[in-house]
Amino acid sequence: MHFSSVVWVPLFALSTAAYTPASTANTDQLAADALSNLATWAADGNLNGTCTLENAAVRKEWGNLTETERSNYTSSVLCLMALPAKTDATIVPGAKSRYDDFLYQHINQTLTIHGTANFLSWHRWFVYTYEQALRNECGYTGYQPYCKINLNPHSARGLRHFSLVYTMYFKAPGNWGRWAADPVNSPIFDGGDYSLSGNGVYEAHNCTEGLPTDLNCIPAGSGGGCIYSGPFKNSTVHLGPVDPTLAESEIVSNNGTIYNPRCLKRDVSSWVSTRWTTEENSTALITENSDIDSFQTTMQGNFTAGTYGVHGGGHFTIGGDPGGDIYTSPGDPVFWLHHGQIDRTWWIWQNQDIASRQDAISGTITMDNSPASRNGTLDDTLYLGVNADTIAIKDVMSTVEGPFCYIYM
Ligand SMILES: *[C@@H]1O[C@H](CO)[C@@H](O)[C@H](O)[C@H]1NC(C)=O
Ligand SMILES: *[C@@H]1O[C@H](CO)[C@@H](O)[C@H](O)[C@H]1NC(C)=O
Ligand SMILES: *[C@@H]1O[C@H](CO)[C@@H](O)[C@H](O)[C@H]1NC(C)=O
Ligand SMILES: *[C@@H]1O[C@H](CO)[C@@H](O)[C@H](O)[C@H]1NC(C)=O
Ligand SMILES: *[C@@H]1O[C@H](CO)[C@@H](O)[C@H](O)[C@H]1NC(C)=O
Ligand SMILES: *[C@@H]1O[C@H](CO)[C@@H](O)[C@H](O)[C@H]1NC(C)=O
Ligand SMILES: *[C@@H]1O[C@H](CO)[C@@H](O)[C@H](O)[C@H]1NC(C)=O
Ligand SMILES: *[C@@H]1O[C@H](CO)[C@@H](O)[C@H](O)[C@H]1NC(C)=O
Ligand SMILES: *[C@@H]1O[C@H](CO)[C@@H](O)[C@H](O)[C@H]1NC(C)=O
Ligand SMILES: *[C@@H]1O[C@H](CO)[C@@H](O)[C@H](O)[C@H]1NC(C)=O
Ligand SMILES: [Cu+2]
Repeated sequence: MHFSSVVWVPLFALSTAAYTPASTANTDQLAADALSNLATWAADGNLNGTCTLENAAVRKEWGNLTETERSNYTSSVLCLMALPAKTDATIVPGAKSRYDDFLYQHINQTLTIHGTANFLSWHRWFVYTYEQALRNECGYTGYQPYCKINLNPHSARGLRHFSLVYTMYFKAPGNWGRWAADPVNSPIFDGGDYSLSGNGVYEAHNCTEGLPTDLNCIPAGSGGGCIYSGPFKNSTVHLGPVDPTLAESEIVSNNGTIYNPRCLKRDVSSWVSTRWTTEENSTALITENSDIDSFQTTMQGNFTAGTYGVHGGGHFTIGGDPGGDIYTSPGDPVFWLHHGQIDRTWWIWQNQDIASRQDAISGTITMDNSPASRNGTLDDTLYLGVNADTIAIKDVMSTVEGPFCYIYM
């Protein structure tokens, strides 16, 4: 059973940007294969709950959202930044907003959620619960009728036409590849009202030591300073830094909990994106790594070997403070688009072979197994403090079961 055709019926004109995105035909085909496999999986009775492909939300690419939809998104993020924190101020005095509630959990758990068995699942749950906060606490709608899919005309389900709804296709320095050639002029970073704000202003700075081993000193880009354009031009970062890559960033506490208000800085890097987050890089990642261990390691990069992978590559395409700080990176709103694309890439990979890949897990419970620790399991839980209930990894492995009901295009 396969999708016989996919008919897009945009209801809103997209903004006319001068920017010509690179083709993402290969990864889009892999995503289409993923969806087709998922349809077969569902038709075979493997889905347990109320989620179906008919009612699943579709997360869409930033560049495919209308201006109205983009504004709705950035307004809701600004709202989250303005709402009071729920985190205990006696423990985390620097957490001033609901946005900080999310940021703090990432800071506090960095060493047990990266280079670990739960890297993909923890960040899936993190992105989802953030999206829920935007929707439930800040009026982000993000659900609009958009397209019709002609699904499985020859299956027992018969020919069906239906409208899908979508949330936000949280993506990063592109579907990375879409914007990798020139991220600073992409709809994400172009600095206009419908972007996620632009580059930082130029501020003299040295290369970014993205790898502890200094194997890849990222050449200083044209930013490095505060952001003075777009929706987040006046937002203030409250927590961290903990492991800053801009030499000018002062560490005020080594646990990131102290209130340290400062402007959001970026140094958007095409040097990184053209080397690490191209369409070719994503295609190779998905097609050349058939086991979860090599997939997640290739994706995250191996700092010892001097590789960034698409994960490190996306983070260092954003750069700056807090974007370049592994602990504090969610303090830059582009983080969520980047990790949306991480989640999409995992989703594509999982759904190439659902039976063997959906529940695949590998790795230990400490970053790069340092200090040495036991293997992670599907029964381990994911903790997000005040932001969400604790959930077992096994309950977030499918995006169309358990608490989730979303797919990607
Ligand atoms: C359906 O859910 C139940 C309860 O969570 C679980 O035991 C069962 O394995 C699930 N079946 C499938 C096909 O996922
Ligand atoms: C996104 O927009 C591009 C270019 O306009 C189009 O080719 C593609 O089909 C769109 N994708 C989705 C998921 O709407
Ligand atoms: C998003 O759009 C919806 C529907 O138009 C509106 O009700 C809501 O207030 C908007 N939210 C924000 C944060 O702008
Ligand atoms: C760049 O590095 C040089 C040599 O280590 C140092 O003297 C200089 O202060 C650095 N500049 C900045 C802006 O960090
Ligand atoms: C940005 O913040 C500064 C200082 O808080 C304030 O004076 C200025 O009016 C703000 N600009 C906008 C556009 O909100
Ligand atoms: C964080 O560090 C500060 C001092 O830098 C200390 O006072 C505080 O107790 C620490 N908080 C936690 C939660 O470890
Ligand atoms: C990523 O893609 C670029 C060109 O698209 C290529 O030059 C580079 O070698 C790739 N990097 C990796 C790690 O495959
Ligand atoms: C990372 O690279 C180093 C050096 O090439 C290698 O010894 C190590 O096994 C790699 N780690 C993983 C998890 O692949
Ligand atoms: C942990 O996982 C590795 C790789 O999958 C495996 O070789 C090893 O035996 C596991 N260790 C334990 C204690 O199960
Ligand atoms: C920070 O993480 C530790 C475990 O590493 C946990 O015990 C503590 O509750 C966390 N703090 C908050 C405020 O969530
Ligand atoms: Cu992270």
